[in-house]
Amino acid sequence: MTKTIFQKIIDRELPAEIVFEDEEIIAFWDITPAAPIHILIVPKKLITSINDIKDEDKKLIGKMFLIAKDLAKEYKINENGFRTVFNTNDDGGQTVYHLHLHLLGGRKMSWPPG
Ligand code: DGP
Repeated sequence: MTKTIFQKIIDRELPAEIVFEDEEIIAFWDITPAAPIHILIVPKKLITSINDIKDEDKKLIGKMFLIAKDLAKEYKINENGFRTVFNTNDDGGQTVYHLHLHLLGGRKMSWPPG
């Protein structure tokens, strides 16, 4: 199976500006930021999308949000606010089929999203 872009980042075959990493999760700056702060939080385990998460992934998904919370504080967007997004499949705007949580902040977000 061809590696996803994010798998290549995890395997250090592609560069990225990494802001967090442990044995289960990596987080790095989005290459095409949609906000002043735009970080992607990615599990190292290949899960294609939200459609593919399983009961056994509950802790991992929860941990992704705890990391989002910590990064929001580190980059000082926790007080003003921020947005966390999982895009799923075509209608959801997903382009990389390796689960990732977007952490966006540093500007006022609009609603509904485009
Ligand atoms: P999504 O559209 O939800 O699948 O988000 C994929 C995001 O990944 C998108 O915001 C752009 C980002 N991205 C794509 N390729 C790369 C890359 O090579 N490096 C980094 N850092 N981000 C990437």
